[in-house]
Amino acid sequence: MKRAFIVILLAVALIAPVATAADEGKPEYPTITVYFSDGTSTNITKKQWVEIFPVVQGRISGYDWSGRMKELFFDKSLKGLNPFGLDFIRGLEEHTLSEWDNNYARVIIEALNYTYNLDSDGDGYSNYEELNAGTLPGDANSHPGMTQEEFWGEYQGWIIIGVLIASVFVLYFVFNREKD
Ligand SMILES: [Ca+2]
Repeated sequence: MKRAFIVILLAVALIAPVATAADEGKPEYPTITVYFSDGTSTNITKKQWVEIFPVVQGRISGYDWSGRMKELFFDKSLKGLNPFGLDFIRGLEEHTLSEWDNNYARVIIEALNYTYNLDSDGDGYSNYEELNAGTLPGDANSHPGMTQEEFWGEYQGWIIIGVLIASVFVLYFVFNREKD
């Protein structure tokens, strides 16, 4: 039975990271239209997002978001914005196109300030607290001080898949043995 145990551990260890890596690759950020307060608008394309990210990171002191910006703003399919991303765009929309063209970094910083005191995902923690703690301000399942129950809630899908796959390995093993 010891061997079966090792097989379970191996299966979980090997399969979980592979499944997570599948959605990495080169992300295509969604193009988002911003409607400024003066009635003008602009499209934020992937190219602009890449310029926005360092400005945002420069304003956060408590956590290094540079490798996780896509989680910060977008939904999991990278097709649209999560609730924090929506509030960030609302912050941009307080401004005008000429302000954006003259000094987009300032507009980004002010939009970020606008989001700070909001709780975009409604989990009881302000966006400011979440940004500095490294939890996702647009995902109510992610927040500082996650309890064990909440951890299980977020990861149970992966755990169940891991156990199912491991069970198949174990059954295969057991049946093969009985033949000998
Ligand atoms: Ca929150």
